Amino acid sequence: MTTALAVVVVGCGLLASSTALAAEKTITLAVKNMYCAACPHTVKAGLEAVPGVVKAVVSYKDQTAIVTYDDTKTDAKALTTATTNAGYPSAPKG
Ligand SMILES: [Cu+2]
Repeated sequence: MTTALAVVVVGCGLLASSTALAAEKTITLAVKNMYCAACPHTVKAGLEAVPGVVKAVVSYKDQTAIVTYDDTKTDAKALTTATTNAGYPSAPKG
């Protein structure tokens, strides 16, 4: 019962994300340990593997990751954990 309900809710969320953008948030993370132009790809892949992440734009020049995510599915903590697990500790910027 509970499981079936959860599936319905997730289904609605997926549908909504392609049309309405109500629950989307954008956060800028300051990312450490990016020492070459290939590093941002690793950070980006790590972030985009987090359920709820819509888009991740990682800048080697700025040492940042700008992440668009669904705040009903993930949060800043999960995002910084994901980059840290990929070898690039990060923290919300600003
Ligand atoms: Cu590198």
